[in-house]
Amino acid sequence: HPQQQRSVGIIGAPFSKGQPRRGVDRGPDAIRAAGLLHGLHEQGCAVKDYGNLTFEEPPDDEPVGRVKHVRAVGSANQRLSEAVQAVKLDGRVSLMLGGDHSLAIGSIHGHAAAVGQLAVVWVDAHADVNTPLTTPTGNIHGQSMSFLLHELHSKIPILPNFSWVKPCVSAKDLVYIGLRDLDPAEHYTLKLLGVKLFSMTEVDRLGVARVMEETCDYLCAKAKKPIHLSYDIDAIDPAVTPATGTPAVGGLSYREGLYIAEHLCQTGLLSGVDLVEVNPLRGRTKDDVRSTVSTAVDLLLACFGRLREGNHPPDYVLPEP
Ligand code: NNH
Ligand code: MN
Ligand code: MN
Ligand code: MN
Repeated sequence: HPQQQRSVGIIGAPFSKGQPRRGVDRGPDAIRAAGLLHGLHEQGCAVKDYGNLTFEEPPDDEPVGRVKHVRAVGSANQRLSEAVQAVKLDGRVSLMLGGDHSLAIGSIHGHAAAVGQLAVVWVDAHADVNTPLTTPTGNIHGQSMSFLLHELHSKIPILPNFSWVKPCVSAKDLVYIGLRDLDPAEHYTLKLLGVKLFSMTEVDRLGVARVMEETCDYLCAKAKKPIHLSYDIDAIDPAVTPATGTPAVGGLSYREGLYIAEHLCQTGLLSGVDLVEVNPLRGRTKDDVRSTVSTAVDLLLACFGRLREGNHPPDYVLPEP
């Protein structure tokens, strides 16, 4: 599908309560200000910006066990799920700009509610598969996948404002890429469930091209399910994308990160995308922030058809003298 017209629906989700650092709620506007919509238009995408969601602040949002801001995260994600469903019913690829990675709960839930079974590609330094009972930090952005996996359903306690969340992803339909900072319970869980993962060790061993070939062979083995890409900017090396809450050394290069997006785009199966954890208040300098945000834009342009070899409109004709 080299030059097909792609229809994109952008949802801004300026939400930060899945983690403790302020600023990640400024991600959506920073990514737009860096030219995302202009770039998408220029490469022939039909873009509709649904604007930023607004979120309520539930009163008395006290920790439940170790878990922080449960009610705020639950209601924000319920809203996001409905917004993603609306974008999908409009026939567009949903693009959710975060905000922190707890937003994957609503984004993936809404995507699955609209289109059925999904394949999920989770690109992240972290696995975000702690349960509310294993989380060492209490931050829900480190737990998102645990709410979504069918196989973990019996391990999830009842939480306020989470009753609407129904697991919708099978362990066999999930692939991780870029992992390098897992908690022991997360590593145990991924091995127990036999989840396919390409940690940075596998990226080093195989190279990113084979990682992506194997990812797509694995996910498309039986049926061609729509793909949900959940891209945490901290998957990329902090030398390139330092403006994020929990940078982890030894990450994907800019080129490896782009290759992942280009390859998934070329499958023609990308149906929902998250770009999360860009925090314009982190990083030491303005250039740190610029580099992080412009890398996020480049990853998204690649998701929606931009190729490094160049592009041209399908109806292009050379001018005659
Ligand atoms: N594993 C840690 C936790 O559960 C860190 C998660 N932080 C992230 N995830 N940035 O992508 O809190
Ligand atoms: Mn231009
Ligand atoms: Mn994450
Ligand atoms: Mn992460």
